[in-house]
Amino acid sequence: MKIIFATGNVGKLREAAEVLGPDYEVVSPASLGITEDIPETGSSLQENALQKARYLFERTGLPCFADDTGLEVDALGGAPGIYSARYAGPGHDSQANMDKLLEELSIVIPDSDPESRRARFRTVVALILADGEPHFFEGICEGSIATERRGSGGFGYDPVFLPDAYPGRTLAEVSEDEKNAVSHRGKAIRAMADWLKAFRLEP
Ligand code: ITT
Repeated sequence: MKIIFATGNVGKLREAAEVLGPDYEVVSPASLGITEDIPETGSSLQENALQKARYLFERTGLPCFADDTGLEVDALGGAPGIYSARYAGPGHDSQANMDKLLEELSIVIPDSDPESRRARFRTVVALILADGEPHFFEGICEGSIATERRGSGGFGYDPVFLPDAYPGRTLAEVSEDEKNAVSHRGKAIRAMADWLKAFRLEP
């Protein structure tokens, strides 16, 4: 069955295709000629994921899912959260976002105690099948924020995120398989895949 994943990120597409297995053909909006930016104006991860999935469902009528992810840092009151992609302002890249995060954290927490630097990635996936009803799945990856960047793998905030699952390494220092096994998005997409297997005979 063809299923659209609302992303232009090839790494995310590959990961979802692996998790969902051969019964599903995971395709990008671009491969169906949908190349405009899909609006993401909600005030929660759930609203944003649903907005993206709905947008595609209304245009294609095909089964589709969308994810939204935020990095929540306890000492910053849960920031950057839904603003993770544009924490340093519109048009800024991951390096600027990480600079801002380390700077903000150094103001409120002068020491390097991981307990005071607790954080988590949270992903919400919204899935819409033929009946148009939304279903939600969540995945969380717990960890802490490092005091400086380390590693060259992954993307986004990976160089400053120390997952509890791999003590002493940032997410940019583990392999892609190791990351997928414990990542917020991996967990959310596996939860969706398990639900599809358990509750849908015909996807
Ligand atoms: P697409 O809509 O093209 O999929 P996005 O950048 O808007 O990409 P997300 O909602 O997945 O996507 O993520 C929001 C931001 O959170 C993203 O720009 C990164 O800075 C960060 N982020 C998400 N997943 C991450 C991960 O696995 N590792 C590190 N940072 C991540």
